[in-house]
Amino acid sequence: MTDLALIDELMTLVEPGKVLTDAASLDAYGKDWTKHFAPAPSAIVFPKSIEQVQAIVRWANQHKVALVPSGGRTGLSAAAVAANGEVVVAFDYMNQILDFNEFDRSVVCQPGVITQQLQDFAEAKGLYYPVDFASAGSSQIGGNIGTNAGGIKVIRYGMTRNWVAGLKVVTGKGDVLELNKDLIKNATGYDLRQLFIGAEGTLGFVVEATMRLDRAPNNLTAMVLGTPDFDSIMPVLHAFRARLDLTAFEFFSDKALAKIMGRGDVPAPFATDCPFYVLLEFEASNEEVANDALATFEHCVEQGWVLDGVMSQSEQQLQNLWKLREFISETISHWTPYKNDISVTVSKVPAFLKDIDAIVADNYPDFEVVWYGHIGDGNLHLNILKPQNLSKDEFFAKCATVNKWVFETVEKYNGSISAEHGVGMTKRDYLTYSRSPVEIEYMKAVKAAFDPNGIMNPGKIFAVE
Ligand code: S2G
Ligand code: ZN
Repeated sequence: MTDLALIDELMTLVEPGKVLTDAASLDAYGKDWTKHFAPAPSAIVFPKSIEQVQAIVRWANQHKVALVPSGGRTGLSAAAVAANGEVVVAFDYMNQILDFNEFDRSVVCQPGVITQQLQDFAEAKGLYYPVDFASAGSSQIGGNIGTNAGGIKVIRYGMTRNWVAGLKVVTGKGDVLELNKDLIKNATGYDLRQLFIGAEGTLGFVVEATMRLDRAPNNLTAMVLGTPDFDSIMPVLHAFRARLDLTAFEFFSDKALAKIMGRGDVPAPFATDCPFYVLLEFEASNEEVANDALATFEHCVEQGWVLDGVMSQSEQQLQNLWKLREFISETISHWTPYKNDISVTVSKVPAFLKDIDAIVADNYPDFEVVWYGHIGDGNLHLNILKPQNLSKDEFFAKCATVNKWVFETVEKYNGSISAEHGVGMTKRDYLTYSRSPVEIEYMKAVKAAFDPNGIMNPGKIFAVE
């Protein structure tokens, strides 16, 4: 724990009332959406400027105080959890959109800007910020950059990384770096901006981000299709991708749909009960595209890959179909799920799914397994729901024993043990299933260059020795 004299000194670096140490604040700001580690920070500090962030980092280096970055606290790998007396640096008061350039189609954001705030700002300018996911209403741009957030539109628009034109960061040494200067083309050595995207706050703090926007999509239209089994999903992807420029291709199982129907606030897509469902989206920019979609649907039905389906005819129906997918995460959180977020190249998905499903069926015979995710990107969310009769710790311990087989299978298919949620603390002990020991040594060397005193979010990404 950081001693009181140091906390008093910390208070002099920010505005009055911007260092909190009460139990409620320590609990609220010391965690994210994971439930694996108890939050135990020493204090929460709220900087309002780059200069204040710089002063905090210099103070932390001087006194060897560990700092944990905190944005919207929607993370799913405990990367923003302060479990060991760290000082949490929260960006809730650095939440302004500072500039917009119509010609560059760029928006300068402070790290505390909410993702949805940027999406709405873009829409008001007749443009589009295309990175979207269930927690966009509370996640912050700084955290999205720290985890290279993906979400539901990656198949067309890529990850957050694709939309960062420039960054200002405060490194773990307390230096302010202005990275890439928002340029589209800049061949002047290492692109240090890319190192900070996905670094989970282990190299320094993002203190300003220039985000790029895209043209607004035309008449987004969704289809939900019921399939008879896992194996039918990828042929459906290939059939639709051959004829349409998809903006999304998601899937979820009947168990996921049952949980959504249990809410009572989302209409069923159609009457037929199916084992699996696909949600795909495209721009129906003209009649021909919509007809291509319907023709492809008919083809998939003839091939036996699809049992039933529906296409949105209005904005409201589009939103209702997306609720079937986007509400899954929040809805199943009531069952304290054990989460895996795994990925392989799209061509390997069928074989990979078969192996993983067999492992899950053999090892979790009495657990409720919920499958969903961004299958068009090769990214699957495997969630095991906690049975009533098991405590959280007993349940997580049982699930962790199966991790070995799941991650060995990921390794066998050259996949990732964390497709989009990051490593944080929940996956740090499994990193070697996806990264070689030599790679990990290079990553540690990069961290040492930016954070020589190891004050930046220690214990995240790398296993604790
Ligand atoms: C999703 C959200 C977090 C989770 O719904 O795509 O990334 O796994 C997830 O519940
Ligand atoms: Zn996801």
